[in-house]
Amino acid sequence: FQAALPRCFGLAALALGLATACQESSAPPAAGSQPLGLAIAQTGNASLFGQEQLAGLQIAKAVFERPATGVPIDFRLQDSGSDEASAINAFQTLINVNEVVAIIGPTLSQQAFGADPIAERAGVPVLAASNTAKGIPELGQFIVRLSAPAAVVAPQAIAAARKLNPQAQRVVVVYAQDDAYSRSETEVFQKAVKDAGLNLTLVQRYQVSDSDFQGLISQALQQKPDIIVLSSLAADGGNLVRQLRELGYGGLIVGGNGFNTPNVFPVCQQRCDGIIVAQTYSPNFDSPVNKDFRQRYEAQFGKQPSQFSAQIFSAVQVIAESLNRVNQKQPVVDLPLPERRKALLQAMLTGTYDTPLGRLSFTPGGEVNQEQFYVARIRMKPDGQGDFELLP
Ligand code: 1QQ
Repeated sequence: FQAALPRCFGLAALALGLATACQESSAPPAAGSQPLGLAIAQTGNASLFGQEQLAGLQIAKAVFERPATGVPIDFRLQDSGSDEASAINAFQTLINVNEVVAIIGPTLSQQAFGADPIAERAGVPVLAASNTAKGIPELGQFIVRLSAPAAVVAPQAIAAARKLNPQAQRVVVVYAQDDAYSRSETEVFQKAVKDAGLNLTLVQRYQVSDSDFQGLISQALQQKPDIIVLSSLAADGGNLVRQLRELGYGGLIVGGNGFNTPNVFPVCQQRCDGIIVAQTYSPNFDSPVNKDFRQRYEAQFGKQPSQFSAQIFSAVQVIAESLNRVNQKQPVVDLPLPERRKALLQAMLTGTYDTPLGRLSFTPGGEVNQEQFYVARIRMKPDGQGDFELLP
């Protein structure tokens, strides 16, 4: 019965050229494999991040589905859509139908605040791979995050902007008021701006679904800003950048975590050029684990992995290695599911992991300890291709 469950990777995966996903998944799971839930946005605006996550997942599947040693993983993917209701549905299916040992996801913090309490009540560990808002690990004992919070990442982009323009003084900050990540990150940016002695002249709000920013931008430009800071998701953020440049803004643009996907490039095209964005991953990170990940990714997709792909891969790695450590003490299959989930959680929280993101560990409260961050500048080429160029 298990093998008959649909485990294809869906339309988003097929659009990415991941045609092999369904063939691979139609094989029955390896003996003793543990069902791992993935709640990833395949539909709606967050699928701009979800596509990158699916790509990272493909590489994780190749490594962890049938490992030479250790516990095999049976990947259970659910579309968590782009809103809270869809994420809650995905979690309920993963918990009640697929009886997963843990869930990686959902894509957005906004969704995590709705869905994570469901897993917490069911005693199912959640590993957040892309939730950066304040308060995610605090949602419960079973909630752990691998995505470094805005509080430690975002200020680095302000520091980089000041280096690029030491004369800069006047800053306008913009954020999506109906998105939890944007609200949380803008607090961090605003504090970083003030701490740097810059002049925060205006704070502006909009809705994620907005696409016409002319009014907002004309008010912003009246402030004669040297730096504009955007806490946005990918589509709204890309549109904001495009319209800022079209309306004549020539100063620096700092983007938040929502700009960490190449899927922004088609939205603002040439006008994406120059956006400054702090990152938790660099494809150039020099370690055997990252080299292997990057090579596999490049062989499959013909481009460098992005942060969201690396975070999903690393999240699967954390679960796989934790399951292995549980399994060394006692075969996981002998543990009843509630105990298996608890043992997995304990193992996750007490391990250290050599991932493509670098060395990771977690606090007892489930917050990630990550050592290294980066700041990149988006560079657009005349042919419309773009790149994240690391700043020194
Ligand atoms: C969050 C984010 C988004 C930009 C992830 C895709 O950081 O929702 O927390």
